[in-house]
Amino acid sequence: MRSSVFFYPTLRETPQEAQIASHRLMLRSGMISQVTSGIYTWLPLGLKVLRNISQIVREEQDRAGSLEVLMPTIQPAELWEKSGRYHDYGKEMLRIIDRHEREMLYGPTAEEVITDIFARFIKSYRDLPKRFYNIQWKFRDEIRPRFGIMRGREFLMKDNYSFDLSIEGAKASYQAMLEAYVKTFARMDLTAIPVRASSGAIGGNLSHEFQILAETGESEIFYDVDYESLDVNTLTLDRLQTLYAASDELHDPKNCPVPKEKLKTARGIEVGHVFYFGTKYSVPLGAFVMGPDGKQVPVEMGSYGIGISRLVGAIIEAHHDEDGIKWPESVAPFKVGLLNLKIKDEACNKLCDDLYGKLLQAGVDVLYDDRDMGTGAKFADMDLIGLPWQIIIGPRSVSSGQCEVKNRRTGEKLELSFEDALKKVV
Ligand code: 5CA
Repeated sequence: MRSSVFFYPTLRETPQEAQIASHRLMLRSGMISQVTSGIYTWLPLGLKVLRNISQIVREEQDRAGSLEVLMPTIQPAELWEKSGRYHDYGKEMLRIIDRHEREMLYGPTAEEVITDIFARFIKSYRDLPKRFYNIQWKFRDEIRPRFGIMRGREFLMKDNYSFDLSIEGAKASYQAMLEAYVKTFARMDLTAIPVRASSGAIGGNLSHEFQILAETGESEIFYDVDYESLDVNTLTLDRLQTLYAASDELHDPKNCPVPKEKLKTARGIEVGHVFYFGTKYSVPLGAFVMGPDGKQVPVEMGSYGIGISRLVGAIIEAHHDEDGIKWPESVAPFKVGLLNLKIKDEACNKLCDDLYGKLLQAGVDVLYDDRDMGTGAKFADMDLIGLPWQIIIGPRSVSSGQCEVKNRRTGEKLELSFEDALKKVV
């Protein structure tokens, strides 16, 4: 992609309304633009990241034996009257009346819709277990939307719902999801700590929140220092359960199982939340199956959310410096930024165009800064948008046959031939 064609309206100044790094950097790099309170347009650069994150989440959900569906954003009030949540949900629910005076709502979550699907199509224990997920926009009319997309009103969520015949089955689904989450977040270079949680409006009796450590996090958490060195490849749920973590509302200093020297406290951003809630929805919505003994039983359920749009902010909180974002390769909007320092120089242009062509041919997603502007501004923009690799070509490259390759993460710079530069980033 050529910068002269692309659209990323970068800002030099820090926007007044942004209080935390991720919000500032998302606005400054032209990833998002606010439409109204808590509601944003995702501009091309931001959308690429959102898609990359969605894809990682999707791959790990599929790997954990889940089936993707796409449920609507708008739901009928009727379903929520059956579960009893229509009146309980209160002002956070955006309620809509259609032209026939029917009560509708913009879904804050989808337990009712998916349980209704299950009830209509699945009748026998032989079809269990089943796990369905979707990646869809949700709406919660938050009292205080803040920190940009971190606490929005409209936000993108992955929500998965599991259906099992027994409590043991439901626990196995819960464990599979816990493990999938640890892997998902590790692929984004995040340390996520599963913290025991209360289950709030979703209800139920077993629940964990996944917290990313960041100073600007909304909750205070207490955890065993061993969490910081969890190895995903050897991680099992049993190992997880030997480790302690709790948030301020559940942490009891008198009964804390972690010795003082291993107990750490930090602030966290909640990027995921898993719940086991038994038959809370299956009974009122009629999700029963025939068991092996021929009797009808309500299915055991859980639900599992990931805040995909919030993750964009959380990743930036974990990976940035004073100059801008430092994207992990797995989610970066482009892998390489190619800087042409002198577009008025034909020889320099030719070198850049050649390398650009070769990068594309090698399947590398590259942003080629071919704009007619000062080098200082080009360097600043590239550091700001935070692509993992920069290849810098200027008039000097014409005589030396070399370019500069910079790793945005480590700051390491190398002078390499064009061939070696290509090898380095492929
Ligand atoms: N039905 C369950 C799980 S499928 C559920 O709704 N869980 S939740 O309420 O905890 O939301 C799941 C995740 O969505 C949260 O962990 C958080 O990362 C994200 N989320 C929730 N509210 C917002 C919001 N206002 N803005 C951005 N992300 C949010």
